[in-house]
Amino acid sequence: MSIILFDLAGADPSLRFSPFCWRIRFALAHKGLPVETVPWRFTDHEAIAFSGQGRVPVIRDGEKTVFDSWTIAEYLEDRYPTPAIFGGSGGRSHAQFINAWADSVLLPGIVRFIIHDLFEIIAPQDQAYFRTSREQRLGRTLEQVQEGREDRLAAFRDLLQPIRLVLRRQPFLGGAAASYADHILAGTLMWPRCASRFELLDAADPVAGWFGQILDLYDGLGRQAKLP
Ligand SMILES: N[C@@H](CCC(=O)N[C@@H](CS)C(=O)NCC(=O)O)C(=O)O
Repeated sequence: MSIILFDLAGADPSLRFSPFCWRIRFALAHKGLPVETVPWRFTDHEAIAFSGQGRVPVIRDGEKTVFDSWTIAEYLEDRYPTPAIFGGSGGRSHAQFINAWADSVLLPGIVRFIIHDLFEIIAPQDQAYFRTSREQRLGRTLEQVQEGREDRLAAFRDLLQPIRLVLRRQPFLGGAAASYADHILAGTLMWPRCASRFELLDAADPVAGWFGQILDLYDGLGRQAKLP
């Protein structure tokens, strides 16, 4: 039986861009677990009310409901240990740092490049909620937040330097093969890839090379994702 994943979708239901949902798509693919995704919109409160909260990803695995990408990753690793996504308890602990870094540094960094593009691809029924909630959070209009992005690109790319340093020594954050640390980072980068045409990464950057390899993994799961 497939695991059901409630997955954020745009106006076009095949446009899937949630960084948190992508982390889980990659983790499920790594484990070879079949998944059925259900397109979900920000204002579809009813659809995930059974989980007792209002955010995706949410998975249903038989009778079991799990939400929050990190919690889902841990659930999958404990329930379906092989092949591992963490590579033991040390790998799990280190992946937690990557998760925290992606959530507290990368996502807030990326949002300033794509927030208005995101607004343009989400479902019309989500747009008023999205604009109000994000403008409240960011203290400016979506247009103002995204404005001048070309001038901020070099500073954002500098943030990725720790990844470059690791990739000099090994092909993946997980070492010789991809692990959940790679899924976190690649999932995070699927967000700008699937929501915007703005080129956040320089094609010559080793991070772009690594991302290209992740896009090709799991029968090209990431590569085949619909682009805006
Ligand atoms: N910490 C959560 C964050 C989940 C999250 O914020 N998901 C977004 C979609 S990318 C969401 O559902 N937002 C609902 C909203 O803003 O109302 C995780 O890792 O899964």
